[in-house]
Amino acid sequence: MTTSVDIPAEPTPFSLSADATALIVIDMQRDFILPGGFGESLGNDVDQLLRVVPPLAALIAAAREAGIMVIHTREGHRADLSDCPPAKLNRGAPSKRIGDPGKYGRILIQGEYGHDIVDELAPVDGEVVIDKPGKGAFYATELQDVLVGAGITQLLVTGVTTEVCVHTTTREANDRGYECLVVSDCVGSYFPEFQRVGLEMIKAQGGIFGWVADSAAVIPAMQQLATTAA
Ligand code: C5J
Repeated sequence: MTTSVDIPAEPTPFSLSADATALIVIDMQRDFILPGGFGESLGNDVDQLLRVVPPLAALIAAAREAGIMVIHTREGHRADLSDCPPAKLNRGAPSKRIGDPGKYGRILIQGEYGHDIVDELAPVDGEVVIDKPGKGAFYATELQDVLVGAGITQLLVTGVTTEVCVHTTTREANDRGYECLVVSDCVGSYFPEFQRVGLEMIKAQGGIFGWVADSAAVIPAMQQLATTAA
């Protein structure tokens, strides 16, 4: 029985194993992605992130079919902002800050409509959702315990934004010993240049902290695992 399949990735092939892999979907939240949300209020072009949704929906569907664990994260804070350091709250001079009323409820506050994941990528019953106060998904969360408990050693990393939460989480994971493949068309940045360079940085120097492949390379490998398992 095939238990692993090679993905043609850069800088080298990535051996995908259904049992040891989790697909992590970072911060695909309305506040970052939808027109009128927090991201757009900071002057960002949300179309750059919206384009991630269709390929990521297809990738998540293939992962579920292959029995690959799917984990979602959401960046946000408690209603009283006690877990939001002043340095984060007061950064820059945005027209709106975390906790202010926004188009989709209080910005990046747990339980608000804007804090939750876009409908197209909503978690299904049984999938883990990690609420994180920082950029990295390991900082001040239960993620490490979840991964160790499930025997996960590899992560397929997706979501937004490429140079912020995707990079921070991938770097945190790499330092903890996880092999990380970042799926290039399933991560997004408001800035095309950061998207390009952000992906380059991951796979540079022989894969300094990960691998990169697009969903057209990853999905067939997942399908092969699904067929073999059936
Ligand atoms: C940001 C994130 N960009 N999810 N958050 O503040 O990347």
